[in-house]
Amino acid sequence: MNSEKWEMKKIVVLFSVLLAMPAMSQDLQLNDLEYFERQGVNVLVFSNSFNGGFNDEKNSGIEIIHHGVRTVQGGAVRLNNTPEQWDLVPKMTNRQVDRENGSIEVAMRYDDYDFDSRVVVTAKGPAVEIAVYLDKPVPEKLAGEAGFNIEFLPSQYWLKTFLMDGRLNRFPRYATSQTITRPNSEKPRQFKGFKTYDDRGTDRFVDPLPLETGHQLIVATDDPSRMIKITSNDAELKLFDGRMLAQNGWFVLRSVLPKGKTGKVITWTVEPHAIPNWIREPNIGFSQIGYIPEQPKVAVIELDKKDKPLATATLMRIKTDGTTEQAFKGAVKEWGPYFKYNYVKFDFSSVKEPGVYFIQYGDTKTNDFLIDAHVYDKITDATTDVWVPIHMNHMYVTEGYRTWHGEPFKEGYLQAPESDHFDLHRQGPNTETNYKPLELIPGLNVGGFFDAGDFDIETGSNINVVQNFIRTWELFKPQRDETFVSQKQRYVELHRPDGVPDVLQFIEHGMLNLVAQAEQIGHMASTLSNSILDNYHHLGDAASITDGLHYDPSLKPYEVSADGKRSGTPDDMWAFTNRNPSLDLQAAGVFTSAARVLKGYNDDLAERAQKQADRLRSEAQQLQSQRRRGRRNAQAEADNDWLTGTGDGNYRNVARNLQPYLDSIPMKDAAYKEKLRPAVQQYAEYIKSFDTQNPYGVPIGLGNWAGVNAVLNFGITVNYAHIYFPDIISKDEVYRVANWLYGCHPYHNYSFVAVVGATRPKQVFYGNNRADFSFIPGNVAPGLLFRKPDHFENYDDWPFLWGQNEGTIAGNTQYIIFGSALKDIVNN
Ligand SMILES: [Ca+2]
Ligand SMILES: [Ca+2]
Ligand SMILES: [Ca+2]
Repeated sequence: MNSEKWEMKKIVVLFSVLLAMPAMSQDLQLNDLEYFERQGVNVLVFSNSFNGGFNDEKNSGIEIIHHGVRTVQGGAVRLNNTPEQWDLVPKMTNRQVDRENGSIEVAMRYDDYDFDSRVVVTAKGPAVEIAVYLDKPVPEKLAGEAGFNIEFLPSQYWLKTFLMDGRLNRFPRYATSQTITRPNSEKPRQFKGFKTYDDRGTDRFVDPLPLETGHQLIVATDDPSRMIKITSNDAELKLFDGRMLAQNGWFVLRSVLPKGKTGKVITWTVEPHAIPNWIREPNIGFSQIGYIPEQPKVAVIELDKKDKPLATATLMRIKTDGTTEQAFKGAVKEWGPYFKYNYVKFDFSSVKEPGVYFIQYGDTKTNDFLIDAHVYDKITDATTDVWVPIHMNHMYVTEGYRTWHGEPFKEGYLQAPESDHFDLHRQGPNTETNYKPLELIPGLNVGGFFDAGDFDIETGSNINVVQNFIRTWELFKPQRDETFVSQKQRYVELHRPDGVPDVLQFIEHGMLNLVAQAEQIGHMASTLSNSILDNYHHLGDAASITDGLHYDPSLKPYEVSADGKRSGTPDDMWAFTNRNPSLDLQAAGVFTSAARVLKGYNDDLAERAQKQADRLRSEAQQLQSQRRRGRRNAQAEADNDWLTGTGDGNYRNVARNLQPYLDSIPMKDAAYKEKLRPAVQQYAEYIKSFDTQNPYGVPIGLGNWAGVNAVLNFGITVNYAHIYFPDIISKDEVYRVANWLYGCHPYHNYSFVAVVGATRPKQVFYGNNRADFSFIPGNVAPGLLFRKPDHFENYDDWPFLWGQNEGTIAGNTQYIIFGSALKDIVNN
């Protein structure tokens, strides 16, 4: 049967279903997972509350998943026209589901203002009624400021039409509406009292004016998949553009809460349009890199739960004359439901002929991909040649005609005073160094890597980076040289070889900062980070985050000293210096390995590293025994003793944490490796267990930061286990993580790596160029973010959700190990 006939049959089936359906199924129903549902529309009420690590993560409150895409969130009582990430968020104090009345009630509280409110969402036919209740009037300080808001995803609404009380308009592609300024005294307090803005001494903040106001708004009148009608008879609706204050702002619709009133103070009716009998298009997961001829090739097809699986799928070959032919037709096998969708698999492993192919399932065709022996050859090149050197701190970095950034933080780092911090760091009352608060700690502005989309040096991550490069170097000795690095000139140029393998230069660059920390501070800093919030959210050239001049409190803000070397602007970065002996121990371990690797290349640095390693280790051990810590180390020691035949640990513990034992194999004897065997056998069963847990066969994380690190760790361990124990871990297993990363995953089938070789990599990532809706080549996205209770997503048109789109220095160097090991396995 060809696909057209199938489609006809499907339409006939749909019509008969439609005729048989009671009118009620057009209404929103409160389902077992505690959200309102009709075909094409999910309305979630605080399934995800405002409790992420970074304040307003644009992931919470009342949310709408509209025809498969989460386009609306942030429904809550808020204190600003267009809340930014560090504006206050309400704490959910109660959530009650009333099945009988089909409603969900949420109580929320702002502790800072002793302000409580309740929101009740009730299904009313195809709409929900959202009502705000106050038991006490809005506090005086917030009167006229507090309101009920919901937020619309700009990338899904821009350029679409909207209608306010009959007046037509269009959502702007870029923020160009109007603003006013108001006295700072009128602005509700921001998170922990920080300020997201630099008012340049005016003592005024910027407040956007509405795009439109009225009582009925219909958004996306030109797009049935996005159309929503919002009506309020008792409150004025105001539509704002949140991007006026912050590039990651959303379109905001709000009604200000009336002053002095209690009871039901605001009522909205929200009706998301549903396309009749909408069925989500199948998402055919496959590897955008392609496949080598002999590897297993299984596409995982994600289906709407109302979609009926087809019996077969086809692999089509694109011939060199441009015509296509059927290469293989095979059965589609049911895997079953996983969260909100249903999954089937299509195995085309038997096709081994090199060529260009695409998959066809019903009417859905994938883009083309390769089957070829060389598809993995370039998987790490973009990350090592482009992403990593761009993240080298304290250097000028250039590529062709483009400068990625100038030399950042020329003024160096000050001793952090006692503080709580916006990026989850703390400095206690005692500096634990020889420096006074805000005194310059010399010599720290050298080496190191930017953390991620932000520009701080997270010491733990930087230790991981060096460790990852050392592991890559020691096992695979990559000689690739595409980067010019001059520490003397503080200059990096991409695609200019300089005779030194880049990985060695990256190890050196990481060590220059870490050793400087040990030497100058006496131990490892927890982080070198921004002192003020209004330059932490910096988007642009890293060299312009600070003014490059030493902060001098005797000068007025924005004033520069006569010699041009000091300024009164308190923008210098801080070193957070509370001592953590386990971090020092971790550093000592890496310093010892780095000394080994750097010997013969940079002997001076190797010697300094070894000296600091010895000192840090003995001091940290002493501190730890004083603090009676190190219980986890005791377990590791017991397991190690078992492996060396002296203790009574056991292989189950080892299997659970196999990687360090695999890493030790080259340093140990054959007996050690044999003793590991039962643990690796158990690990083989663990690998297989993922085939029953989810259709993709990898560990899928459900946390607030998507799980690429766990997936990469899994992939690295599988790869290493195969390298050392190919008789236990077969070569077929090493492709699991590659498939996932390069497109065989839920939501869409784009590669999570902005990478050389993939046909369809993701287009947008969260990096320091995120405001350009772009990416830094070689970046690896955290990937698939889980939203409670049953939704996975990865936006590819909206970069700003870090939990799904931000590459980190530790994660991306993990990817280099994973990719290097995979290439090694495939090519040997
Ligand atoms: Ca950071
Ligand atoms: Ca080089
Ligand atoms: Ca400065």
